Amino acid sequence: MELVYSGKVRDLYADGDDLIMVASDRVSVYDVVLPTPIPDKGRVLTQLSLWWFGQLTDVITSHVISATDVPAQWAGRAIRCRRLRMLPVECIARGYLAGLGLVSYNETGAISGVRLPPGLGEGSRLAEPVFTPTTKAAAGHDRPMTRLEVAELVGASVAADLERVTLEVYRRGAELAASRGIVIADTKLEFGMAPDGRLMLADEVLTPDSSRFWLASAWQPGRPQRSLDKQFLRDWSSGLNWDRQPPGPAIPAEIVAATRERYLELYARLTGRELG
Ligand code: Q0Z
Repeated sequence: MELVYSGKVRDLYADGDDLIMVASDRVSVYDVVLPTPIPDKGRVLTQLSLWWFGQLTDVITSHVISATDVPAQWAGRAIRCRRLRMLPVECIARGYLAGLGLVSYNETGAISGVRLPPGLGEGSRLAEPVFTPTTKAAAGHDRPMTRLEVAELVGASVAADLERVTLEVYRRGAELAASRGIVIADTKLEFGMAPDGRLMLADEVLTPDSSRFWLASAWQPGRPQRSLDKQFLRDWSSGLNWDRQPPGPAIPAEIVAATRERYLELYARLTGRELG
């Protein structure tokens, strides 16, 4: 199969008219991919995404064609999907303040043109989730976009659909996760257009690689939150003499094992299923 695109932790292949999206066991910390894989991470993220796509069918059609009709070597961590015309917008919904949203708020009091009340800080919960789209930069830094800029890129009608669907996916995901003790602070979605003009949810959805997952019982605004999936990696790597530039350090076996357990627990907790 022809490799179309290789991301930090996933690869995309073409198979006839379809795409095969393959999640690897690679993991990144501080945006650097580490040389040691986390066994089962690719399967967890793929199965979690598939589960969410299924939970969301009444909100939006997804690009999924099949989770099983994929080459045997990638079984469990690949999805056959429709090739869509991708929209050049990263659709982000935020229910809590962190990351680039926090940076933007601290600089301007607003994110993507949405003014927020004063006095918020790291990890604060927002009264209502906000749509904070960014540009999809091929390389380098994504930049916040206003609603007007989104509308200029994709048209007013599609722009309105993107905002409505993004907020609905976030609300549904955050509500379900909350009932299972997990905070989804924010999430990044990607959409595409089918040849018949239907808007579809593409890529991955509500995974820890596309969203911030926090343990609800440990949430404490005013300081950086502990990551549900990557905290062991962060704690271990911050004790090293590593400048956070590539190449990243090899991960010790006990940190690999603890991180793998975190991914498996996260999957079981959210879906009520065990990964086979
Ligand atoms: C997704 C990406 C990945 C690297 C393009 N259904 C689709 N139709 C057209 N294009 C895409 C999709 Cl999902 C598409 N990406 C992001 C995914 C590895 C980059 F698995 N790029």
